[in-house]
Amino acid sequence: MKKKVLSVLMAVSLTAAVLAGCSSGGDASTSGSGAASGSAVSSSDGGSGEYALIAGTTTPDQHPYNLGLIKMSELVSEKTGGAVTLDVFGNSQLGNERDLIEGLQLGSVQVTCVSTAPLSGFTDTFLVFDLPFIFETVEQARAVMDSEIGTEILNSIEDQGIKGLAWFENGFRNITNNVKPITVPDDLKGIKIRTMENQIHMEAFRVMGADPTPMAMGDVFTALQQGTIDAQENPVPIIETNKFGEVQKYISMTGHLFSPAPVFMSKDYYDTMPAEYQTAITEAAAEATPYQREQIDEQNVTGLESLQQAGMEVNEPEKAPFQDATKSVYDEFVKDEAGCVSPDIYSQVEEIIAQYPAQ
Ligand code: EAX
Repeated sequence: MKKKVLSVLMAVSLTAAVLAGCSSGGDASTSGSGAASGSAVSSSDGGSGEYALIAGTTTPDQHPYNLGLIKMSELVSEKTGGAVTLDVFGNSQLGNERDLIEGLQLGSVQVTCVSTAPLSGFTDTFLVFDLPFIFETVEQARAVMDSEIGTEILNSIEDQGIKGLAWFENGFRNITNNVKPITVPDDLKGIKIRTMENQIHMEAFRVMGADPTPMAMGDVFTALQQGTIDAQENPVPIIETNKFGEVQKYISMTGHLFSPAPVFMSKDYYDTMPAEYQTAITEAAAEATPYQREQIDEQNVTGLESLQQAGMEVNEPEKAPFQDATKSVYDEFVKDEAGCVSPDIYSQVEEIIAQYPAQ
C-alpha cells in the first residue's frame, strides 16, 4: 500500500510541476495532439494495485508507444490479478525524453518508452542506431533489435539504474518542412530543421547543409507554427499523431534513420518487487512488443494517407544521394572514442544486417 501511495503522489506532484512548466509553451495542447494534459490512460481501475506504476511518454495517446504500453498494462494486470498496474501519461506531461530517462533514475516515473537518440547523454552503446541509413529495411532493424547484441545494448545501462524491458519501435524517419519538397541533399541547404538531442543526427544534417536545432518534442508543434524552425524529421506515426500536417506542407520519405524505441523501467523500483511480479512485467513487455510493432506498421500506412488527405504533399526521393552525402558521418563517429559508435558493436550489427539483404 505504501509503495502505491508514494509513486502516485510523486507522479501527481511531478505532473503538477511539469504542467506549470509546460504553460510556457511546451504543454500537450500546443503540441497539436489535442489530448488533455494531466490525463493518464490505462486499463487498470486507476492504480488500485499494490504496485501502481507510472509510465511517461512524449507521444500522444493514439501513438503506438502509448498503445503498446496500454497493451503491456492489460497484460501485467492480468498476470498479477491486478496487484501490478501501469498508468500511461503521454504528450510530454511528465517531461521530455531526457527528463523521463532521468525520472527512472530519480524514481518519479517507473516506466518509459523513448527513441534511442536522447540516450546519447547517458551512454554511447545505443549510438549505432543513430548512424544514417544503417538500416535499409525494417526486417534488418528488427533482426538487430531481437539479436544477442540487441539484447546486450538494451541491458547495457542497468548500472545507471535503467532496466531494459523490450524493443518497441518508432520507425524510419522522414523529413517534413514548409519550404519545398526535399528531392536531393542540396534542397536541405539553409533549412532550419529540428532534430533530437543527438550529436550524430545533427552532424548528418549539417554535412547536407541544413541548420540542425535540437529541441524537446513538446515544443516542436509551436516552433513549426511560429516559423522559428522550417522543418522536423520523424516517422509517419509521430508526424500524424502530433498533427504536424496542420503546420507542415511537404513530407519527403527519406527514411534517413531508423528509431528503435526501448521500453525502460526504473531498476531500483523493479528490484524491490517480488520475483513473480518482476517476471510478469518482463513477460508483459515482451508479449506487447509484436502488437506495438504491428501498430507502427499500420500507422505508417494509415498515417500517410491521412496526412495526404490533410493536404500534405508527399515525395519519395532517391536514397542514394543522401546515403552518399552522409557517408562522412561514419568516418567521424565510428571509432573507439567517447561520444562515438564502438567499432565492435558496429561490426556485430553490420554482420546481422548482411544476413537480410534489401531486395
Ligand atoms: O521518441 O523526439 C522525437 O523526435 C522522437 O521521435 C519522439 O519523441 C518519439
